[in-house]
Amino acid sequence: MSATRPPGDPIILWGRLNSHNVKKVAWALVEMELHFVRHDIGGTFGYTPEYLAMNPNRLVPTIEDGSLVLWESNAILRYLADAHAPSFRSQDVAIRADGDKWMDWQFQFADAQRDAFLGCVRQGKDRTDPAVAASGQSAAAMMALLDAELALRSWLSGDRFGIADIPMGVYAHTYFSIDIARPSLPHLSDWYARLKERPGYAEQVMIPLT
Ligand SMILES: N[C@@H](CCC(=O)N[C@@H](CS)C(=O)NCC(=O)O)C(=O)O
Repeated sequence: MSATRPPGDPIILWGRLNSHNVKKVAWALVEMELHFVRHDIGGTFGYTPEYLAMNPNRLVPTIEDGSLVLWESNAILRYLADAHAPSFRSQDVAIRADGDKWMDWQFQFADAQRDAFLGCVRQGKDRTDPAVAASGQSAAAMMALLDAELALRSWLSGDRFGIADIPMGVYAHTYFSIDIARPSLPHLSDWYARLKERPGYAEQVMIPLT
């Protein structure tokens, strides 16, 4: 069943923008030039019964596209590309699968970087804290794998920017913003520099971390 959104109605994005997973969807919507509105919910904003009826996981993000309600940020990215912006996803199944792999690998990266993010951003710690340092080291080790991939191609989505660049693109901004030791990873740095040139990234992702 495809979504039926009356012409002129926006896609609705539910979720606070200091969430990595909400940022992914907000950035994608801007890249795809889709008309949307975002409502703060989750975290310190709390939840309403109406929201929990749409997403009983008590997590953000969720989108409404006409009659379609969808949660799970990477599923949302894939849906938005398939439904509205096919050029953001390779039609070559092997390239597409490779991009999907890096999209889902991001959740493993998020686990590795979590203590460094929470420590530096929400607990006032820095690299001298043992948990921050250990988490920073795990994140850097994983970023070395991404750097090796980016030595082979410019974008995780193939020969052009696409949704496969979005999940790790969001986490890369955090990685480069928090107080951790970062080894020199030139391909990763180059990719991050190219992401920073994209207006949607600057607008939805490069905001103060809170
Ligand atoms: N796998 C889910 C994870 C969603 C998730 O963990 N969201 C976090 C924010 S990044 C959340 O909702 N935390 C609780 C809250 O904000 O109330 C997705 O990708 O959408």
